[in-house]
Amino acid sequence: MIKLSLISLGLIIQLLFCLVPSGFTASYNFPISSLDHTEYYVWGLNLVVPNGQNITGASITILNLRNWDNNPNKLYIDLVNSPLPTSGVQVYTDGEASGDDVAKLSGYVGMNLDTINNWTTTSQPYTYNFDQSEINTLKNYVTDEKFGIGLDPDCHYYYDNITLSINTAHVPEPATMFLFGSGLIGLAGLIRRKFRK
Ligand SMILES: [Ca+2]
Ligand SMILES: [Ca+2]
Ligand SMILES: [Ca+2]
Repeated sequence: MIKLSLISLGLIIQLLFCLVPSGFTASYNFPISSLDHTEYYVWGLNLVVPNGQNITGASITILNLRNWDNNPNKLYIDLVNSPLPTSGVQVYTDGEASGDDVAKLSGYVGMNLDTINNWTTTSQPYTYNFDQSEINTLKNYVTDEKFGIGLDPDCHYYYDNITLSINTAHVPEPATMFLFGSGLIGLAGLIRRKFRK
């Protein structure tokens, strides 16, 4: 009897977890096919995080990244809150000037996420996972739904795809958690009483 009740309790807990809405992954593909040394880019993006959801992770992946030759090179990757294009990608020209020109834009609010150093002509995948403080900055930038990624290539880079992925998860509301908790306590009490009989 007690075994059966514990199994039912387990099933009820599983069912309750299934009923909780899960998070989602938002994926964005950079719409420009290569990164030109003479240019730099601010990629304007939009994300609506519904009530009860929270950003839990973000990553940038570049498929088959390759530099045009094996000379020393850098690719600056920034998270940007300002200035942002109204839509799509704003292309600027730095005439091959070294350094992160995105960060030199007037009214710049943002942070450097990563700087790629001396990539070769061999195609290799690139992945950058945001750390917790970068996730917190992203959450802060996304409160008005608008944010961006800055890219300044210090050489010419080719690739098959640049993707930004953002993961969210459900945040249980305190009231729901209270009801859920009291339900479990009540259920445990019922089972205990049955066991004593
Ligand atoms: Ca450049
Ligand atoms: Ca530059
Ligand atoms: Ca913003």
